Amino acid sequence: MEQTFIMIKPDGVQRGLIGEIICRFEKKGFTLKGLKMISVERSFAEKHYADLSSKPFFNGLVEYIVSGPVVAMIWEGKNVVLTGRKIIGATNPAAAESGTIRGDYAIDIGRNVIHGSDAVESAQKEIALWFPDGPVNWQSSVHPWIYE
Ligand code: DAT
Ligand code: MG
Repeated sequence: MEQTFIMIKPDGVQRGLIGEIICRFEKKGFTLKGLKMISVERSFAEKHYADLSSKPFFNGLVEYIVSGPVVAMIWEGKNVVLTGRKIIGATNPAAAESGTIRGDYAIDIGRNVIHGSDAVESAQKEIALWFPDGPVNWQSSVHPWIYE
């Protein structure tokens, strides 16, 4: 089953959006397979966003991610990477549809509340980086009520 890496950024934590964000993924029917609150080092944030290191906003992005604790999660389910991105909404909250997390709870691109992997391959890389011990091994007993 597909897995994605979701991270509630420091602004989402400070603004009390942890419960609301978890709720959206949980109610959709996805399964939580890893969860931790963590303050990351600069070098770790740089590694997570390594693909963006040449961008002019890279330093500000890293400063933002290390500015407070984040909530790191693994979510599992059919098409969870793509569907997770839909739940999150467009990178720039100004372009994010109402009903998405960024559309409902954010205004500026540099305070867009949440991260979600953009492809199955990046999800695998990000899960390995943030959860070196891997996901929690459990199966939801409501599985047959969500999948046919
Ligand atoms: P996403 O988080 O939607 O996957 P991304 O991977 O392209 O977007 O960029 C990572 C983060 O970097 C994004 O959530 C916010 C920030 N960012 C992206 N483009 C930006 C820009 N043009 N100006 C400022 N910050 C930007
Ligand atoms: Mg991205």
